[in-house]
Formats: sequence, structure tokens, C-alpha cells
Amino acid sequence: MGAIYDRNTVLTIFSRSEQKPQKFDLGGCCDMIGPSLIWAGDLDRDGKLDFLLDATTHYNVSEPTLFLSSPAQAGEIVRPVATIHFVGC
Ligand SMILES: [Ca+2]
Repeated sequence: MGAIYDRNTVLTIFSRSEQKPQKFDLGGCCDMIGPSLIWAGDLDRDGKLDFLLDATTHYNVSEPTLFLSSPAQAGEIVRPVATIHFVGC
């Protein structure tokens, strides 16, 4: 699995097991720092990669989102299942 970010801040995910890449619009992400991959592994133990990505829209905000492979629908590689929003001082 691989991922790239384009100028419009679209996360594109590739997988050997899926014919088409999956795209996520990250909206107004990511001022100054860009999206950050926090963790990658197989959290749900289905043999496919899961990851935690921070795609915050502001430098003083953290918004990690968990993407899991097991709830992915047909044609998807992963599905976002949880997000938490932190604001700095
Ligand atoms: Ca997995």
C-alpha cells in the first residue's frame, strides 16, 4: 500500500489487492505542515494495513483519524472510523 498527496490535498491510497486507488478529499488540510502519518500497522488483525493520519486544517489543531481495513466496503481499501480533535493553547 502506498499513498500520495496532490495539490488539492487528496489522499490517494494504492493497494495490490484492489484494482482502483482509493481517494479521500482532505478538505482544507493542511496548513504549514501537511498531513502527518502518526502510525501504520495492522490494528484489526485482518492482514491488511491500517493507519492513523493527522490531517488537521490548522497548525494549532491536531485531528488524528484512524483508518481501518476491516470495515472497508467493496472498492475501498480502508475506511475512516474515528477522529479526535485537539486544540492547542
Ligand atoms: Ca487491518
